Amino acid sequence: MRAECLNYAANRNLNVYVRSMNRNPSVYVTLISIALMLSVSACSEADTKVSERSCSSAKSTPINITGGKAILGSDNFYPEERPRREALVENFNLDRTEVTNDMFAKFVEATGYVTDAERDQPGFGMPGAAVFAGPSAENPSGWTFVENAYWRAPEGPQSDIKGRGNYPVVQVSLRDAKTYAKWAGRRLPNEAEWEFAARAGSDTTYIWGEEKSPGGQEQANTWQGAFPIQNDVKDGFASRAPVGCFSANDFGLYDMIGNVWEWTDTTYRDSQGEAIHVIKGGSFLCAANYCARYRASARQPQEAGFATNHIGFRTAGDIEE
Ligand SMILES: [Ca+2]
Ligand SMILES: [Ca+2]
Repeated sequence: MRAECLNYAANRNLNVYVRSMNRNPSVYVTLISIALMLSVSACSEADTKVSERSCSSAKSTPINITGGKAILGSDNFYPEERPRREALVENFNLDRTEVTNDMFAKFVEATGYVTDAERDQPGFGMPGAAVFAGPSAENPSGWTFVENAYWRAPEGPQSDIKGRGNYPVVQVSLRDAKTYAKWAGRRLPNEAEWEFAARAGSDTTYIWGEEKSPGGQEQANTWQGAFPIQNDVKDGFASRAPVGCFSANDFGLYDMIGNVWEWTDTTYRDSQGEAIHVIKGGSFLCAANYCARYRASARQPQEAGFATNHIGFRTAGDIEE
């Protein structure tokens, strides 16, 4: 298992070059490509394919979770997950699903909110966001800054969310996610709450057991095959999936693992510049050969103002005692 995954490496390089190269898009994209060509030679990503899998029509209404002793972290995987430890988590509630495009649209319609990706990005001088659109000869990394990519056009102006109201919203920054949550009278979960909820009382390698694909059945929307060269789509989805297409965990929560990474309100590390926060759960881009972060203890740093097309969120709330 490699200690880095591509999306992690890409984001870190994006962050580095955004800062160091004054966000000159051409230099930035070129350098990302060079950095990732060391490990990436080719890739393909088909359009999202909705499988015949039966997706839940479950609403995102929150589920009350009784707090208690949480097992956090792991000593068996990536260094940033160490050490395995215990913590107490208070009672709280958590959305059953990732926040969807329909849910986010209601918020925008009610408030007129403008997301960070719709504003000029520092150094780029234009609105936009990071998109993993699959590598090309010109851009082997597959990651690029796309002008005017935002939540209604997650892959850029040629894309849209028509017919995808029940897909997770993406291209949202931490501020966007927190502002939505506040509007909804809620908040983002912290990392301990998120991990406790994802495990749902389990203490196995994966939240559903010891095998990633028991009986050959995929349990979450990840990437099967040699990332980023081959996407076998055994789970039915080459990109994002509607929320609730895979079995809920024992707390009744959907897509805690896979589909899109989820923002938490926990700082990853102190930073003099823009805050770096923890995201959890992995995404449709996590593959066994490159990023086995489809586990509850897995975590990744993400620049708070940086929107991408594989990060979304869900909201939490306190339970009055
Ligand atoms: Ca998939
Ligand atoms: Ca998720």
